[in-house]
Amino acid sequence: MAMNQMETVRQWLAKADHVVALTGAGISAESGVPIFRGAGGLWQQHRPEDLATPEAFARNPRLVWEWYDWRRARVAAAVPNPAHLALVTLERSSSHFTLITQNVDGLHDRAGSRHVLKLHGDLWQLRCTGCGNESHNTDVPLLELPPRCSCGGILRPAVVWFGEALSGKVLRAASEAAVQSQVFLVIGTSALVQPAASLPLLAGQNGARVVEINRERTALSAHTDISICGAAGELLPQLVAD
Ligand code: BV8
Ligand code: ZN
Repeated sequence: MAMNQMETVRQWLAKADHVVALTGAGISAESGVPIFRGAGGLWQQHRPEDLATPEAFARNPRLVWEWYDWRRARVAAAVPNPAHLALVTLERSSSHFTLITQNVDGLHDRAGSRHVLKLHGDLWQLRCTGCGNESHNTDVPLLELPPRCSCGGILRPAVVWFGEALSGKVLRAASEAAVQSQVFLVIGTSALVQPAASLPLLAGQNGARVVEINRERTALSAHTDISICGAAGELLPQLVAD
């Protein structure tokens, strides 16, 4: 059956003027970057409220930085997989294409995607909690934990933690793309985290065909036009092949 579904989605993509893809940790799974939830998920060893919150960072910046330093090393050792590369192909072949990601690993950029809306920030950006200065830092491992700014302030990862607001500018751009889209692909996300998980619903309410690609059913599956069960690294290249 997956073949009919795949053929249908290929036709939708061929006819669409504006295509949007929303990705989650699952698109980086085949690059060896652990996902957040489910078997072997990142949160398995740690609980989100323990580490990915401003309170946790205020309480124990070193512990939070040990986790991020470990993740940066994991991501630095990873390479973009065929799913990331398929979205680069899609960006080049669609008249309008918007890539929205919940991931902070930077693998879409390394794959060659030109415009990436990063809803939850970027592991490789640091922000000073003192003077607010942002810097790009790819040291693996970091020279000191927690890293410090020249002003003496402690640097934090420039990511959006639970309880923190997303960038209004990025969220508006993502919502606008969802409203304008004819096809909205949702790839490798458990669709649990808000407000990201509302974007496919917004797209569907505005007439888009919502297509899910995931290894398993999710909270979103019942709200999609087509939900294809399988690995993104296998399915996406088939969707975008000439
Ligand atoms: C905010 C950055 C308010 C950090 C992340 C109760 C109800 C509703 C909402 C809430 C609630 N209580 C609290 C909230 C709000 C909260 C939230 O949504 N909580 C959830 C958990 C209930 N949201 C927030 O706090 C957001 N902010 O609401 O602010 C506000 C407003 C104004 C002013 C002040 C405050 C901020 C959310 C952002 C949190 N930051 N990341 C970091 O990464 O270190 S979220 C984190 O989860 C990652 O970004 C990750 O991407 C994201 C979502 O997880 P997924 O990507 O979906 O990954 P997951 O492992 O869950 O799933 C992987 C999927 O892939 C699975 O389905 C699997 O089957 C599939 N898969 C695996 N392998 C493959 C595959 N699929 C295909 N192929 C494969 N090979
Ligand atoms: Zn500073």
